[in-house]
Amino acid sequence: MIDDRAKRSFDEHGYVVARGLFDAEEATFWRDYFTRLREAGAYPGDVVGVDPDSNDPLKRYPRMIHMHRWDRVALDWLLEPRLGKWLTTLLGGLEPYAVQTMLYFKPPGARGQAVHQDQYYLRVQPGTCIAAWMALDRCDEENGCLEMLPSSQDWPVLCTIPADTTQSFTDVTVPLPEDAQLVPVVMEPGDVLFFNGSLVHGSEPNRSDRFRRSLVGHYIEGDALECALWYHPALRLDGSTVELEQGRGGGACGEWSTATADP
Ligand SMILES: O=C(O)CCC(=O)C(=O)O
Repeated sequence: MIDDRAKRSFDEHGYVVARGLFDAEEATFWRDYFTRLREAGAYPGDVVGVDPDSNDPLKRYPRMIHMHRWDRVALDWLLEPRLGKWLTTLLGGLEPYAVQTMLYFKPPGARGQAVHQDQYYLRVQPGTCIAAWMALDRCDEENGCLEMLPSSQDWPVLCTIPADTTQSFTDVTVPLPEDAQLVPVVMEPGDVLFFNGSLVHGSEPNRSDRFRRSLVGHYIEGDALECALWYHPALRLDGSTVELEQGRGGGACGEWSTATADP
């Protein structure tokens, strides 16, 4: 059930958590399924490759991307009716298009992702994108949960500056006002964080001895006409393809950067 409070909170702060949208057993299934896949080899989208002997935990467990293009389990999750219902309600009644899946493994010691706006990469026009970010492990401040800058969803796409690549696996970030207060979002497996694609968000390194896995879907508003080529083809929630124009700029959600020092 999606109550008015959730929609109001999303409109006001730019994000909302659907607690227990999926149950713990479902989350365990996806966690184990994708971990087994990751440990079994390399896949399209592994832009930095997989190196089981690397000192960098993110090279041993790089994030997976666009799995829905070659894996049925990922596609079914991306188009899952419970996600569709929340997304459609949060977007005011218009069904979104699905454009991306990602699996972040974030093992112990892994760098985080410097604060950014997803719209910087997706370049949706008109409108913006929206993420459904599902916890597969408990996510908290120790293992680098997501951190949001409430009410930044109406900001324009900001010009980027270099990120600290000892802390972030991506090399750009956005400048924040001095009084900006990022809010950590603690989540349990099966909780889904929905957030507006223009909202500033990111995560700190994993300083715990636990993995912080999450399965992420990116969607765009259903009246969008264009988005960056990396996200084509867009899918309706029934799985059929939508023809969109190619947006200017954008690209894969965060360009990999090798650590400038040990994480
Ligand atoms: O999971 C993270 O640490 C970052 C994820 C993120 O920024 C995103 O999905 O847009």
